[in-house]
Amino acid sequence: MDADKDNILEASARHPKPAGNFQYGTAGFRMKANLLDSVVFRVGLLAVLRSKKLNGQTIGLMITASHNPPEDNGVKLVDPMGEMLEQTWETHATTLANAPSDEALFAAFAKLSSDLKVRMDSPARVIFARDTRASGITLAASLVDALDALKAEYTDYKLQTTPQLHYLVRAINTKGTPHAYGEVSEKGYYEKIADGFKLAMKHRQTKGHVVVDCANGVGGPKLREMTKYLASANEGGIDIKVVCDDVVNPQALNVQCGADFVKTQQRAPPSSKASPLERCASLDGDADRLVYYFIDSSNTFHLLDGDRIATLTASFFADLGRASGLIDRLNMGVVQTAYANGASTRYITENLQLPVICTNTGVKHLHHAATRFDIGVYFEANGHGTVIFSAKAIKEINRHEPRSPAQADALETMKSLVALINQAVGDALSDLLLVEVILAHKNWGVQEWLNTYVDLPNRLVRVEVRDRGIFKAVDAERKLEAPLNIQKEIDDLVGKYSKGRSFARASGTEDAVRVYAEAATRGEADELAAKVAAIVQKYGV
Ligand code: G16
Repeated sequence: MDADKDNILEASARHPKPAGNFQYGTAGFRMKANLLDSVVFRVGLLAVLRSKKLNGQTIGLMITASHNPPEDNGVKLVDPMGEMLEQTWETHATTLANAPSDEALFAAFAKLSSDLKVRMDSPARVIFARDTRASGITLAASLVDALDALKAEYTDYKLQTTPQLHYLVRAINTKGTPHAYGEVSEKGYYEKIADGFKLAMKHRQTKGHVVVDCANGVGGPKLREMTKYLASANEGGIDIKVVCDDVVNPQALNVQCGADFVKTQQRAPPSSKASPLERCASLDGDADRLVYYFIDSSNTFHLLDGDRIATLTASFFADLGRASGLIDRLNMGVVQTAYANGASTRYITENLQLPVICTNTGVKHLHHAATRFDIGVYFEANGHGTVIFSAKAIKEINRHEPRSPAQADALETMKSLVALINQAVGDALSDLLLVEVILAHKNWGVQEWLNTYVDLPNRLVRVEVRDRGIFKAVDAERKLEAPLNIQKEIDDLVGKYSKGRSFARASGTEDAVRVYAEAATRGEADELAAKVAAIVQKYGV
């Protein structure tokens, strides 16, 4: 520890902590990039501790602020199976990030390693990557300083989507085991997904092309790369038209395009040249979210968001379960958050007859809840999600003997989807191909997909307040327990609207409170959202 002490103190002096209090939030630390130098350095120290604690398993570290504006950045840790950092360790990250001096940082580090019984002579392995933000390179250097100080082994995977980094972590830690996830390389990632896609598309064809807006982020070059592994539509593949892929100008990231813009604004990016019924999709800045949209023949915009992807996927797996004969052996369910449109929840429970679990915002919560099912479909309305399969599901799918050609066909599709779907985390590129496979199997276009149910009109509003920390949510974030009396005011208001539902919660990635409202008509949903936002504003001054 003495050598570590000297090294940490010396290196930490190069990364002084600015004023302010930092918190490991919904998706790690996220803030203005110029405040992040010490935070990234300290998260690097924690990554080393985490890897040592897990006997040298590889820990991932992603430098990204995903959907946030270009001047922001962030950092989050990825656990060995490609899942988000175990929650108890988020507190440790916050503790290190807030240590007021280099000495206090070392003291906190030493206390953690002793409290957590970390063997400091264990090896430490870390891999990291970043999105296209201008600040990413400098922040990666701060991280390397921490890894060098503790003599950790590391690999810099440079520019990757967040899900690619998750894939790589899982592939490294499962290499050579019966659960090997795939080849440890970016190429391995594309090959795994593309092989799954090709198998799933045997005897099927996509209808026309899909236009993909890449939010001017890392998803652009990576999606182009992935298309090299896929044949074109007339050869049984897919035609993907990549747009909004300007990564030369970092200031363009997420601006007037991307999944967050389309979802929150409920309109196409202004640059879109979509013609009626053309299939369009948008990724976010680090390509872990996906939404679809289209305009109809009367030029009306229609959003097919994460709820729509969840319902489409759940209905497809239910079909495959029935067709393969596995339905009674595997339990299936869907996980959503409070942001899920009420109509989607009703469709899943009433039409698909599947259970729904509602969790707090943040894929870490949804992912965890989805493990309760053999086939767990989880999606946030904003487009972040995936499908996970239990060990039992994989075993059943692999060993089931089909009794007819139809059963064999359904089983083969299930197997191919297990390969195609990135089970480590929600992945916009993998989800895009998943949606395309399902639409091709159902022989649907976007209109048929939309016709499955009617969304309740809804509105999402962002309210800036002095201190968002005073807004404390409970009941899967559907209610506020603080400030006192605010929930009663919201409830009284909601009661006045037909099919009204609304809630407010502090964002974990932006300095704001989010307000969601839905009601029977567009006018009422807008009005309810505005009035709840006014209540939040009143309590937030
Ligand atoms: C992150 C999380 C998502 C979450 C979103 C918004 O997404 O990974 O689970 O829905 O932030 O969270 P909040 O409402 O707390 O700001 P991303 O795509 O920005 O990484």
